[in-house]
Amino acid sequence: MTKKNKTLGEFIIENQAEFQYSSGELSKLINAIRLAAKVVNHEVNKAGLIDILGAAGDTNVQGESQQKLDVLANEKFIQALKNREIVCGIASEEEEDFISINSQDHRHQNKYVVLIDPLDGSSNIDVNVSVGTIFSIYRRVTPIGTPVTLEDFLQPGVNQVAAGYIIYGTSTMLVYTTGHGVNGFTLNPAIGTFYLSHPNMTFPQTGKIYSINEGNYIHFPQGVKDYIKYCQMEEGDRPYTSRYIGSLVSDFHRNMIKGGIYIYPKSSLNSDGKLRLLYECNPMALLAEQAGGKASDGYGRILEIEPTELHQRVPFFCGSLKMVEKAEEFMARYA
Ligand code: P6P
Repeated sequence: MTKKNKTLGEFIIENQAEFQYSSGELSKLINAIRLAAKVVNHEVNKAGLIDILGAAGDTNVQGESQQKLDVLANEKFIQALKNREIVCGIASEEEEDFISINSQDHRHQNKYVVLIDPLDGSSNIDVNVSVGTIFSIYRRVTPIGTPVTLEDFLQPGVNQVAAGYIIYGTSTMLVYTTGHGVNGFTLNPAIGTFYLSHPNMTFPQTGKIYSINEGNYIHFPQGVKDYIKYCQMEEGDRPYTSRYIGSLVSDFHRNMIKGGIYIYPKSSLNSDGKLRLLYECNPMALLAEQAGGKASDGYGRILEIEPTELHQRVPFFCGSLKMVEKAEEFMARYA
């Protein structure tokens, strides 16, 4: 069987030994995410039928209330993760507090916490633009046998044991890392199987695409303004191309394949930027570094930030190594 025909299930089993503390736990965790991804994919793909099926808040013909897709996605991922005896806690962009999951025997033997953004960029669904799910997995740090605490979630990104995303685009892909490179799997919806379509994904060292919401230009720090002008200048391999989808997973995925940088900086509107450290920036930063790219808050490594709050925001510069380094040079001029 060629490498590319391998299914996700076969890939996990073959690489089980790579997962720290492996005792089949990677399989259970990724399989839970795989299951939820297929359910959410089905719902996202029929979102266009809302006028027929009813928008959020409506009730369908069975009298069931139509849920907002990000609420539905949140429920499906939490449900899939709760059903495995290895997750002791879940944090979600959709939940104010973390969810403690007691093992059925109430002995709190489960070892892993999962942090998710169940449907990032969900505002794009109404206009049929791709969206994504982002997940981050840690081993708990408080003693097994005790209830999970906030400390188990407030870990620096370097502690992640796995991270990844699902992109619901022209095709649905699951892209993840366990610290041994990045691999992409494409769903064959006809049979509900993910196939290894993008083995060993790597960021080109540099690129010609910059992704930022230039509508906020006047609110950006001077270093960001200078970098944008640098991208637009006629010099060498520039001007670069501006591509901004408004969906982090989509912009990241395109930039990882083609080369590029995504920036969501702090501004006079958002003093810490908009993106969340724990379930957006850390997992994407681990993927970026595992793919040979870089992820920074403009000055330092995202993965080394010590979290203080579950939903804290950080500025985010992520993508091709040389492009992030150049953006940091501009930021350093005004540090
Ligand atoms: P803005 C989606 O809400 C998101 O979190 C990212 O997926 C996306 O890149 C960004 O925010 C878009 O934010 O302020 O440019 O609309």
